[in-house]
This record gives sequence, structure tokens and C-alpha cells, in this order.
Amino acid sequence: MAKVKNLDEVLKNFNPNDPASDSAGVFGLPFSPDQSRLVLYPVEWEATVSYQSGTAKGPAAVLEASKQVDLYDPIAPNAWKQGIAMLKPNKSVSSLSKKMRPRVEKYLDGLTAGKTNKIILSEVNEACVWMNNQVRSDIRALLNKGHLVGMLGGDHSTPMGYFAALSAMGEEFGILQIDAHCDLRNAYEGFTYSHASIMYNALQLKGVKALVQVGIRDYCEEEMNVINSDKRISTFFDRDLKRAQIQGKTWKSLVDAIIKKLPAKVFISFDIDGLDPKMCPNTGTPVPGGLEYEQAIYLMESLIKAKKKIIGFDLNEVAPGKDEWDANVGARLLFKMCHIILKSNA
Ligand SMILES: [Mn+2]
Repeated sequence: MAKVKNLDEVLKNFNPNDPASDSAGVFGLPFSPDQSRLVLYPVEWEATVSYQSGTAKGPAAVLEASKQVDLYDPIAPNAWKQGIAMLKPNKSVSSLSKKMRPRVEKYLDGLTAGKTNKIILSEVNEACVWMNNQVRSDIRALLNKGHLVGMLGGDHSTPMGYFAALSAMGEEFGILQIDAHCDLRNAYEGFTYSHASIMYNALQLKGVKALVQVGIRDYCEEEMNVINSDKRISTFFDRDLKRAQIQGKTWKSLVDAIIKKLPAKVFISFDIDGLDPKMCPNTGTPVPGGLEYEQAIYLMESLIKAKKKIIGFDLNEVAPGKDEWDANVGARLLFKMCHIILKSNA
């Protein structure tokens, strides 16, 4: 990667045991994006959210909550010293999402009444394509500079541009998706690039060789048909994972089976609603059941032990509620994911 300027000097003046200063960046760290091996790219986008909105406010809330996270991480102690920084959100993406929300709500009201407003539909679909293109070129520029990139959504439609950038750069990879939902609908409510279609769309890309889904517990027949008709997809339903554990199987043995389905290079797409909703009560579409926090960390950490290379990740659907709980969990999960990708690329 490009030569990092002044990283040693920045570190010399930084005490990781002090509380975060007002001017500090993500996790209270003092690095600029240019100085950082790992850059976090926030996307304040929730144009096609169908149930509870709020996830566009996720990145700002997670950034704020991240300043409370202590910096010692047993996964890879001191890996943060390679530099972690969060970019400012792409403001044209944020404002287009805001502009689309009332249009989408009007469209959905029409849909409930049995009417499809084709004018709004094409307007929203065009906006989503535009967002995907913005994200793709932003991410590609960061990857070309040699950064590792973690994306922070926004709704689960946001990583499409990231997947497309990797595929266009000739990468071949599997997606490990932790989620309550399959997101395998061919357009949802008419929206081509809905959060509920992200994995259907990802599978159209040349570079996506496998999709391994974990924690799934809310899905429709159309999605079951997609799962059954595409050999690249392996779905580990929450029901099956829970029953296996009730009957005495260990989480380790299940994790081994999950990882076996993945190719050498892995992108982690983490929808926070894959976790038990006690950890994300304000997320857009919460569903009972799901993974415990440490089960998810163990799964991701096991990728490193299995010698998989983590080429990127996103964390999405974190929505701040009235208290700071969702953002607190999101920030801590993000910190773990940062250390996992740094360790995988050490
Ligand atoms: Mn999802």
C-alpha cells in the first residue's frame, strides 16, 4: 500500500488508556483515513426500507458509541495501531436517501391499496442504481490505494457497490452472510435494489462463487426456490442450528461445517438482525431467535484459523433507538470485525 506518513509520530502522542478526546475519530483513535490500513466507509442509505426506518442514522450513532470501546482486543492485540479511520459519509448518497423516503412511503401506500405507481418505482430504482455506482467507485478508489475497507450501512442494499467493485477487479470470493433473512428476492415490492434482494443481486456478479447464509429464520417460498436451484448457495437456518445444539452438537462443529462451504477468499456481510434481537431491538426488521454475540465472533474468528482470507466486510441495519444500546452493540461488533480483517491480512 501507499507509504503511510507519520503513523509512528501519531502513535507516540497517543495514549490508548486515556478516554477519547473530542477530536478523536472512530474508537477514539487519532488516525486520518490516509494514515490507516483499514478505512471504514459509512453509507447513510435506507431508501427502500420496508418496515422500521432509522438505519440511515446508524453510522453516526455507531461512530459516537465507538468512542467508549476499550482498545485491547484479544483477537489481535494492538492491530488497531496499523490505523483505523472512518470516512465522512458521501453526502450526495445521504441526501438522495432522504429525498427518496417520502416517495417510497407514498409508493408503498399505493401498493397496499393495490396500485403500482410506476413513475415513483422507476424514480426509486434509478436512485438505487445511482447509489450503487457511487459506492462502487468510492470503494474501488480506496481498494486501489491499498486500504482494507469495512462498510457501515445503512440498510442491507448498501454493499452491492462493494461486491461489484471486487468483482470488476477480478476477485473471486464467497459471501458469508449473517442475517435473519435470506435477502434472495428478485426485486421486493418492485424495487430491484431492495435490502431484501441484496444476495439475489450479488449472485448475478461474476466474482461471487458462493453464498453461505447463517441465522436465517424469516423467508418466503420464492427464496426457498432460489436456494434449491443455485448450487452456490448454502443456507444454515437458525432452526436447524438451534436444534442441532439442543441435541448436543457443539457450535464449533457447526462452525466447521459452515466454513467448509466457503472458498479461499471471503467477504463477510453482517446484517445485525442475524443476532438475537435483544442486541438490536431497533433494527429495521427484527425476528426472534438468532445468534448470540460470542457465537458470531467465534464464527468470524474461525475463518482465520481455517486460513480463509477476509477480503472485505460490511455491517448493516444497525439503527439507533431512544437509548444507545443498538449503536453500542454495533460499535463493539464493528471493532471485532476490524480486528478480524486486520488479523486475516497480517
Ligand atoms: Mn439482510
